[in-house]
Amino acid sequence: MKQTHYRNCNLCEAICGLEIQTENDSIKSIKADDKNPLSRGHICPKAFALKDLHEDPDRLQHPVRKTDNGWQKISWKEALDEVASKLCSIQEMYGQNAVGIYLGNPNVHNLGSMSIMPVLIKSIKTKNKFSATSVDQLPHQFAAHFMFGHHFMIPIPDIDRTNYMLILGANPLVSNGSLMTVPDVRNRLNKIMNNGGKVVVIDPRKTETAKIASEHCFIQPGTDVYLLLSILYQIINVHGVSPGRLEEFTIGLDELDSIVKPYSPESTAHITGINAENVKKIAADLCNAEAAVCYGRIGVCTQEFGGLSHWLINVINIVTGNFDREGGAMFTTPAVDILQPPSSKGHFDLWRSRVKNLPEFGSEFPAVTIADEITTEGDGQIRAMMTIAGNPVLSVPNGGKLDSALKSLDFMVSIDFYINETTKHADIILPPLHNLYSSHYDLIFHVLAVRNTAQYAKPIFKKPDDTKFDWEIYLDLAKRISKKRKRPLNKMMYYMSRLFGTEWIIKAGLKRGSSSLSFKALLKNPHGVDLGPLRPSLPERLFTSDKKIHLLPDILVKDLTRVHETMSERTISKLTLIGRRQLRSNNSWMHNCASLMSGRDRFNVLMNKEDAEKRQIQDGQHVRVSSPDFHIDLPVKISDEMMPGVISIPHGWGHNSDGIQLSTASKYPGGNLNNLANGEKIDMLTGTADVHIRNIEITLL
Ligand SMILES: Nc1nc2c(c(=O)[nH]1)N[C@H]1C(S)=C(S)[C@@H](COP(=O)(O)OP(=O)(O)OC[C@H]3O[C@@H](n4cnc5c(=O)[nH]c(N)nc54)[C@H](O)[C@@H]3O)O[C@H]1N2
Ligand SMILES: Nc1nc2c(c(=O)[nH]1)N[C@H]1C(S)=C(S)[C@@H](COP(=O)(O)OP(=O)(O)OC[C@H]3O[C@@H](n4cnc5c(=O)[nH]c(N)nc54)[C@H](O)[C@@H]3O)O[C@H]1N2
Ligand code: SF4
Ligand SMILES: [Mo]
Repeated sequence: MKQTHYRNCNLCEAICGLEIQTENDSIKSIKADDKNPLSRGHICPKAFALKDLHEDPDRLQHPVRKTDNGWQKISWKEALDEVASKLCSIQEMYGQNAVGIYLGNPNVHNLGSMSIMPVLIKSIKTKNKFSATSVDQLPHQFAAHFMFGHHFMIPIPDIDRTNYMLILGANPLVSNGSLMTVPDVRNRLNKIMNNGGKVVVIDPRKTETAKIASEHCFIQPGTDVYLLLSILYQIINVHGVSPGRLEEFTIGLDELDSIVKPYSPESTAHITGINAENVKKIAADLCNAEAAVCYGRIGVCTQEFGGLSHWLINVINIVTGNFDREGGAMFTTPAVDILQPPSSKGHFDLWRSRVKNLPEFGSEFPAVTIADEITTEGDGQIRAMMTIAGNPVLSVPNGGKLDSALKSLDFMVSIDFYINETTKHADIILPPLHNLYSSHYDLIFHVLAVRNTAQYAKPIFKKPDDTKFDWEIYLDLAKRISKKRKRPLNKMMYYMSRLFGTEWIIKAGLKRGSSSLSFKALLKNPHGVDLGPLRPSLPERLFTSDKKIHLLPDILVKDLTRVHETMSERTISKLTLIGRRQLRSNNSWMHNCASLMSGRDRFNVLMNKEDAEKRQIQDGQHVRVSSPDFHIDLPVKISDEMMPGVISIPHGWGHNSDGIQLSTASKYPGGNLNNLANGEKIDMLTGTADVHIRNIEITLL
């Protein structure tokens, strides 16, 4: 039977509306849904690859166990019983924290994982929990926690109504936006410029976004904190602080002066590489534009001063009067509001990691320390790991160390439908169905979108016999583990989900939310419902107990000491290596989707002409890129996109043939960028990985 379905794409944060034609169990076509109120007909090549994913013979459809004769199919019952029994006996023998958990990125795009996984996590009850957050957006959450009282209260640029957008460390034209769900971003940015506004990009690479922007400035990797302090210096000393109606409920406005004192634009230019005149122009534009917004993303997170940088970005938006107002940085008012109780407001440093004494954030330790916790003997050592939808061997700095650490475990289980560089270490893999089999509502990304919309989709395919959704695997394991360990099971979540799947969660969420949207209305509007542009919501939406914005939280102000103390020692390293995202790739996966792997330049190192000439390297030649820890051999592409002194290699690659059954991915092995890092470098404030690799050597092969 032929059918047409509408739903949000679950592959990245843009949540584009898709129109999917099916015939029985096969996908006939995937198109953009022109009627989706948020994406308005936008789609990218990854969406078409959902068909490849659906048809991929390498995608696991039943549990497998590793044996001396390779992977063997086992029944769900046998697999679940064994996993529960192994995890429980390891906890009984070595304590709760002997089981570690890594939660990967695709979980945030999965309704069942976002809503039902906590039942499983609570049954395991380990402090050794890690996720992609600490190689990603932790600094945004950190700043939100201390300034607005909720770690998920993240301001979103009101891109459709701004006149000036300053973008640091983001390349939305390729990433399709992050912590800014913004499908169709090219048209949205062009609209700002066509209406006489400006888009300015700060990035060590002249990215796809920088190329269409009004202006682009190269910046020395990791020095954004100095630039932001200088912009703030200029605002305070020349233009004046004008937070508008926020003045009434913002604490700390009077003390800003002393904080920025040492950072005049002249004093930081040699560190950032951005001259004082440019900094002054940026500050003036931010203050003078009718509406302006400063937005930073992962390039500003995964560095030495990620926490400070994201705090300063918020401060700049607030003091220029561009916060919680049209065209500035705003908060969403989502139909299902995951910020409200029972969700936690978040916490920081309530306990510390065993080996490196690193603080937890939201009950998680920094992912860079997983390997330490596995290999360092003693009480609380991790003896078993569970990974869910992730590939930390490729995604976390010190991948090589983690790769060998995983080999030493007593037991490992992965919930994933692929055998990848991480899950290959598992004793048992439990594969869920992919997203098109489930109902879908984007719990997270409606909350982070540049416009308030809501969309719900029923499953596209009928669930085949003897298969499981992610959330069913969680409940099956949670029940077994709770029983064996005599721990309470969240019975309400358990039975409601067993009876009603994930649908009841959306119904309950809508009832609690601030819009009057009903579940019926969602079903009646398969293209999604438009709930209008972002609207001012402060001080009501603040989660601080005094309902005030805390402009200068002590913990952040104190961390400025690190910036100041190292200011005079800042020297530019030989060569700094940064990462790169590609349109036809999705972190460490989808590399076996044939439709994405066409085209050139899958895996190379970009280098400025000046740097190449110094080393007598020519375009296309193969080189060895070495850090003190590892090396990767790959071709060079000479490109004026790169700032002199900075080179770039994409992350997420490094598929070798060793045990990997991803037929197409193995044809594009590349090398693991994260092997070049040793994982010792983090933002000491937040625990976020610093992915910049300094003092790189290049030799011609
Ligand atoms: N050097 C460097 N490293 C980085 C980054 C960088 O910029 N530079 N970026 C970082 C960022 S932002 C992130 S988010 C991380 C991402 O890194 P990870 O957290 O490791 O996530 P992915 O690589 O997306 O994980 C993909 C795995 O999830 C599985 N999967 C997909 N969908 C589902 C599903 O519905 N259910 C289940 N159970 N499994 C599923 C896939 O089969 C695949 O095995 O990488 C980080 N690493
Ligand atoms: N096609 C595709 N889309 C994706 C993904 C993908 O893998 N592929 N991943 C998704 C995920 S998980 C995420 S988190 C988002 C990320 O979304 P974005 O943050 O937009 O991602 P990037 O393209 O990595 O952009 C980061 C930029 O920071 C720059 N940069 C590096 N270091 C510095 C620095 O020190 N300072 C400054 N100012 N800039 C710096 C890099 O050159 C790069 O251009 O993308 C999502 N979308
Ligand atoms: S931009 Fe993201 S959400 Fe949109 S189609 Fe591509 S992968 Fe899907
Ligand atoms: Mo990410």
